[in-house]
Amino acid sequence: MASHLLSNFSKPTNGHVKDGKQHDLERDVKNVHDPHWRITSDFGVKQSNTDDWLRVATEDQTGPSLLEDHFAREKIHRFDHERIPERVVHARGAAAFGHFKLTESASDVTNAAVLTDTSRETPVFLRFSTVLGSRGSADTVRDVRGFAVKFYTQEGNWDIVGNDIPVFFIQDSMKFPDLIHSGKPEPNNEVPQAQTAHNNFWDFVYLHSEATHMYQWAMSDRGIPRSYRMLQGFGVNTYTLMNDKGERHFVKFIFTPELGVHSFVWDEALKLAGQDPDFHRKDLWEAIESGNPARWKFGIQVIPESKEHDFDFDILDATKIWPEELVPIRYIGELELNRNPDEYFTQTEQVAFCTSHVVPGIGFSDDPLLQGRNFSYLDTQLTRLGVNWQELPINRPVCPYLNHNRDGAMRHTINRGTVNYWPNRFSAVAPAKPEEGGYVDYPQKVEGIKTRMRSKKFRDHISQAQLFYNSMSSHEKKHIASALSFELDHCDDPTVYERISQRLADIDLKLAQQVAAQVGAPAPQHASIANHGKTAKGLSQTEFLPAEPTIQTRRVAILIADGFDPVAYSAIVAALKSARAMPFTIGPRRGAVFAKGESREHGQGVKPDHHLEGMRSTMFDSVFVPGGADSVETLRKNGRALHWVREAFGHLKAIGATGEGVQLVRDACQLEGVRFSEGEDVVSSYGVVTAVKTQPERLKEVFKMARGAANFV
Ligand code: HDE
Repeated sequence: MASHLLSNFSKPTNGHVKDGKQHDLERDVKNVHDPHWRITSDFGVKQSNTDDWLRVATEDQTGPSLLEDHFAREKIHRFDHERIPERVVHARGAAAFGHFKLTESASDVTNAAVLTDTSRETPVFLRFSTVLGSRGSADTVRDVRGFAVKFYTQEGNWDIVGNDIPVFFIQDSMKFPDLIHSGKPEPNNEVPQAQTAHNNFWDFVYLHSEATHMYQWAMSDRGIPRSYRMLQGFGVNTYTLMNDKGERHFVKFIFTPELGVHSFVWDEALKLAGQDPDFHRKDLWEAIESGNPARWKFGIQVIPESKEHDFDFDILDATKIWPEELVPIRYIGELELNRNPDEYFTQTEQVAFCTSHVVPGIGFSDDPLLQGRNFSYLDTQLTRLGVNWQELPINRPVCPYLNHNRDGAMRHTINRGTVNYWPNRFSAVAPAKPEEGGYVDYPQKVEGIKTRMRSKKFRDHISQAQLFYNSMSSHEKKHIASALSFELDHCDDPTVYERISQRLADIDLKLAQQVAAQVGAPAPQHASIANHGKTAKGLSQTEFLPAEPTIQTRRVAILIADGFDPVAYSAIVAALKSARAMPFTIGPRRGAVFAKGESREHGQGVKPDHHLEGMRSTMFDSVFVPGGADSVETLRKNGRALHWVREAFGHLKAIGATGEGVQLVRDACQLEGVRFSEGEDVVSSYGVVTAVKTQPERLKEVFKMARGAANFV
């Protein structure tokens, strides 16, 4: 057995502890920056020229290229076959490595070592994704986000293939192809890309009222997250846990981010889709590179088998949440992402998650969505990666693995020995006994008739949609109404937008009437199902603010031009850095910009990170304008600078200014129809914080208030 398989952790190298998966991957890593490398053919022959195809030529004449040039043919041939099929859903993603640490043993409900051994750190790989868009689509579209975690445990790989929304559109996996066909671009013209704003999707969800709960979530702010680091992850399906006493519990898995749950406003998300389609993947990458790991608390909701039928919803129905009031979340672990992949294709693209990957102590339930998923994930990897996909470095486990599965295209493992079947005369590679860690299926008693039927409780499709909507804050409700109005505006078939407007009445009559008025549908007059008026906790994302307001990893733009106030500028840069925010200086040009009183001949100036036209306010969480009379006068005359502040204000961002900089903010806010009273030294409303005078103690105050304001972003 290779030494890297023995333990999940080993001695530090270059100051960092390498986990078991890092060691495992090292076997296949080649460092392209190693100066000793020379280009070879795929078969190791050093090549002296990779630029010119072998041809018949003279100084004066270029003749035919020769088929004989096997180096050239190899290079072109390999290029021709670089692409593999993209995932049929969740094609666009970004991922990172990290670890999972258990903080409290769950041994009362499971004997899975990964959930009972608090001394372990389990390496993980987590891939975030959008669902509908193709691989090259934009990150910030309105969509559900995938949250797929591979735990490389010492008992084998365990995958939680989850989403950032705790419920799903459909109850039975057999409906999945219809759902996805309806959401993907329409079949005749392949329009639109990466969005549900079209007839087919809304037609489908009307005809499947079970989707009502989920589309409330997708139309809420959860559909447009600010960052992959600021969203919750849910296993969605109901799994089971088995303990040493042989008892079985139903379980749901939940991840809650340390930084809180935050979203864009819709206009921002729309603009970013064009201005920076990679916004989310860059955000994750940059946070990790700058030494800011992303962290989640890991929780479980557990229901003993004996209580399966105690609820007025079916606990195996993936269109339902388990309200926390009935089944509290027990947070028992922490997940941290702290290392970026080395290569996108061989890691983020080739990783293959399967809901069927569970380890001893964890099992499935009869959740009909989960049962179908267990078939689908394994199956789809064959199309995408081929039969030996489990041997790919990112997919193989860190613990020892061996069986009698053999051969197939691109098999890598070489099995030495004469038998490839069980039982065999050598008793070689035998099944593991339970005491050796062999997986034991729970002896579940099953009775019923063979039929294509769902149980009665699956027929309630509306009460939890109401529960979700009722639990939203007033601004979240407004955002849902706007999102629905946007989507239905993109549907040109009256059957579609009229029916959905009527369906919304079953959730909330006022919501239905608002949307109907916007999209030109007849105003619904009554609901066919009365709203029960109940609310639940954990649904509004306003509940998930960090314990302490923080601007850690937030991007703050500082606008300056020649003549800026160097004291205010340096103070804000230092303050932001000490709070682990990311300050970016934005000037009229990327060449040096000079401070008040600084000589252009002898001074060094400040080299902005970007110029005003190169970036947009959408790419930042907050904008700050330091004083300096000349600087601010230049910016006030610059339409783009005004637009920066104005747009940031419109997107509800924290805006700060000191000294003369306040005037630029006043101008911009006035254009937005908001006038701040003159003479007031510190203003803090609408998330705008200004201090006219620039004494250092004032700056501290401004900064403190800005931190508070940033919490609303
Ligand atoms: Fe998936 N889903 N799914 N899904 N899903 C895939 O598997 C499928 C569902 C989710 O980053 C595919 O490897 C069926 C729910 C994520 O690589 C495919 C059903 C949830 C990812 C597939 C569902 C998810 C996928 C396509 C209905 C949240 C991306 C590529 C029963 C809990 C994983 C692949 C990654 C990917 C099938 C429903 C999450 C085709 C049949 C519910 C995060 O196998």
